[in-house]
Amino acid sequence: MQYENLLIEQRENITIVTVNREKAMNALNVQTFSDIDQFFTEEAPSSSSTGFIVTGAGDKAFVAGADIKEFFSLEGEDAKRLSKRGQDIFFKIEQLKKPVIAAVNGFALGGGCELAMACHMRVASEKAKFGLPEVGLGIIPGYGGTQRLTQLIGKSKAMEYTLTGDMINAETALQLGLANHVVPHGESVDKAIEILNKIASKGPLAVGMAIKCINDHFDEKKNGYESEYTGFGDIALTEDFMEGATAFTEKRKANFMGK
Ligand code: CO8
Repeated sequence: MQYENLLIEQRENITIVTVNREKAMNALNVQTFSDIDQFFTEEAPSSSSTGFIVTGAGDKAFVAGADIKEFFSLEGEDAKRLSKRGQDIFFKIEQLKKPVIAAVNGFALGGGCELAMACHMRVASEKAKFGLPEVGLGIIPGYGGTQRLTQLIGKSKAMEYTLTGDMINAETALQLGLANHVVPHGESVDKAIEILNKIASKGPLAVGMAIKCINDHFDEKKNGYESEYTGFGDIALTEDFMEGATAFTEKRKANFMGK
C-alpha cells in the first residue's frame, strides 16, 4: 500500500513506519493522520511482521505535533471531532497485539509526544526532546496526552510538564519512565530492532495477551486482574504453551507457531 506521508520499510520481520514530512518537522496534518489510521487499521493487524517501529524522517524531529497551520481552518465542532478521531487512531496502536516501539529521533512534541506515548515503548536518541507544549498555544493536549503522560510518569510530574509546557530531555525522560532507553543519536531504530527481535523469540499469543492485560489496567471499563486470569486460561490451552514447557524440559529453544 502507498501512503502520501508515511514510508513503510520492511527489515526482515519488522516493519518500520516513518512519518515523512521532514520540512514540517513531521507534523501530523490531516493526511498524515489518515495514513497512520489506514496503516494501523488495514495493514498492521494482519501483517506477518513480529513488531513495528514508528519514527520520524530526518534527524531533527520524531513528530513536532499536530500541524499548527491547519488549526486556522478549524470550525465549530471540528476540534472536538478531530481530537476524538486522533485518540481513536492512537488507541489502535496501543491495542495492537504486536509490539510497537517509538524510535524517538528528535522532537516529540504535542501530538508527536502523544503518538510516542501510544506506542508500547519508547527508545530515545540522546537528542530527543519530549513535551506537551499545547497550553502555550492556548489549547490542551487532545490525542490522549493528559492521560498517558499521567500513566507513564505520575500525576505530579505530568501536572508540572503539562502546565509549564517544558520540554523533557532524553535523560530526564529515562529517569521519569517516559523513555525505556536512551541511545546515541542515530541508533534509536537499531535499539528498537534489538528489543523487537528479543520479543519475537517469545510466544506471540502470550505477547499479545500480555499487551492486552497491561492495557486493561488503564481501562476503567475493564478489570485487569480478571483479564489476566481469563487470558491466562486461554493461553494455557494453546499449542505454544505446550511447546514452551516442552522446550524448557528438553533444554532447547522453543519453536512457537502462534497457535
Ligand atoms: N505544525 C506545523 N508546522 C510545524 C510544526 C507543527 N507542529 N512544528 C514545526 N513546524 C514547521 C515550522 O513552521 C517550520 O516551517 P517553515 O520552514 O515553513 O517556517 C519548520 O517546521 C521547521 O521548524 P522551525 O523553523 O521552528 O525549527 P526549529 O528547529 O527552530 O524548532 C521546534 C523546532 C522546537 C520543534 C519548533 O518548530 C516548534 O516549537 N514547533 C511546534 C511544536 C508544538 O507546539 N507542537 C504542538 C502542536 S499542538 C498539538 O500537537 C495538539 C495535539 C492535539 C490536537 C487536537 C485536535 C485538533
